[in-house]
Amino acid sequence: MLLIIVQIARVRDLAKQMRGEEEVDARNTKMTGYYLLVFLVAFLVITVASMVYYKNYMLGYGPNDSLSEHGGLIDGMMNLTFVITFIVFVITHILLFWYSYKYRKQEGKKAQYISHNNTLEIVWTGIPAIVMTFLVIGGLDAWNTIMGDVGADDDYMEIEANGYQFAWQLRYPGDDGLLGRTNFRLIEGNNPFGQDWTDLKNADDIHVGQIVLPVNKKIRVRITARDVLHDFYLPQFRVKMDAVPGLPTFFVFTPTKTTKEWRKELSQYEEYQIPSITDPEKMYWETANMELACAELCGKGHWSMKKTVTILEEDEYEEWLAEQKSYYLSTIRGTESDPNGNILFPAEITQRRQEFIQEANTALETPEDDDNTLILKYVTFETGSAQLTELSSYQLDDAINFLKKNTDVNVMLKGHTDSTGDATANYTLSERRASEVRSYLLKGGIDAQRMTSAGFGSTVPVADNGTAEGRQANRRTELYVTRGELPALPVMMDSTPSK
Ligand SMILES: [Cu+2]
Repeated sequence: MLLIIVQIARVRDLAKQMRGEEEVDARNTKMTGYYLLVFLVAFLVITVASMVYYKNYMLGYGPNDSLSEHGGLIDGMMNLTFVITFIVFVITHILLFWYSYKYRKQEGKKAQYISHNNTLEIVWTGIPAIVMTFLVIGGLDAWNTIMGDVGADDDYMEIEANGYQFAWQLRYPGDDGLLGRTNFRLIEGNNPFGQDWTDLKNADDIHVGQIVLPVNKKIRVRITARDVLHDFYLPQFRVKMDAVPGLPTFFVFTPTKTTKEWRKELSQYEEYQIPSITDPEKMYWETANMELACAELCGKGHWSMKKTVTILEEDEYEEWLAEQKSYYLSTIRGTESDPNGNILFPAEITQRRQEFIQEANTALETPEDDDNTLILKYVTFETGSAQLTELSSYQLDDAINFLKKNTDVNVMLKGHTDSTGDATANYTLSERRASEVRSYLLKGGIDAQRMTSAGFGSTVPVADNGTAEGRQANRRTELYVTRGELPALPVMMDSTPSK
């Protein structure tokens, strides 16, 4: 290119010398004017053509139509701005290039000198000012609608997205519909949100791997960050909000299409009728997913902060939700991090009751006499004594209800200890414990004739006494159930373990 330009310049110099400078200059100026007109036409045609050609890659058009209620508002604002700026763009370009041609240097014409023109000043300041005012007022109005919080009477669902280097941690409220309290000081390996487990609203909260939401439901996302600035971005839903450490933000939106409906729409577009990268057997539109991304350049792993968003019909969503497990109950409950060892949750009470009834019925139905025993897993005693722990009453009450319902059932309570300590003392302790349980049932209204109790000390272990878990399993109270006669009470046991 450089060589060509140098050559053209040399040819011009030669031409000037041959024809005379002024004539060549006039020709060149005229040609340049024509070239500018050609450029104008080509430029505008290419601009419009590329707009039409790349339409489907722009937000708000074709496959990139908004999938949320407020998204149309943003796209509408964007379009209005595009239309106005495009009109100005076309007019100014036509004037720019047409005047360059029309007022090119010509023989006998002289430029006019204008120092100032008030009318022109007013026109080209006033018109943009008026247009801008309307755009800004419209924009403010849209902003207030989009960025507003939920109303007091709104039916909505709240979830939390917590950004950290480099992923999103997601939390759902569980059955109570409320997210539990958090405190950043409580954040540790098994508590990524810093949930305060003494706040029972946390007990049913769910941690999920990907966002799944019901269609047409108002969603409020509580947006938080653990380390640096991140940005909660759902491009398909026109949701975008910074996640700031120490400054919780939020975004409220309503998804309007399910993933299924969306994929069906995508199938109409050529861009999506190519083989899928994730599954070569399928087309792109069949595997396309809405996504959550981080829109703040937050560090070198920024690219990996991606999650999929799936929108389901209400009933499908309920089905999905039912499969999710409370993080607290599945991970924290009963561990050292659990401060609620002294209480039982309603769900646990129900679950234990169902479990007990099932085990008791199974034990009753077993034809072999030996299998008529079930372990009262949740009946425990204070260390070294026959004092029942407070939480034992739940299972004992279940046993009372079961015996009241099945009046033909007789029971024998069997106490067992681990092998630690003196064998005779263990035997006595096991007997006292079994008897204590029998007294509880007696107080609960069960006929004394239907119950016997016996202690076995450490003679019938069910696990290895060498480990702490084994010893814990061996310290137990068993319930022998039968519709027939109760077996004879064992005679005083030998203190040495035997088969
Ligand atoms: Cu990030």
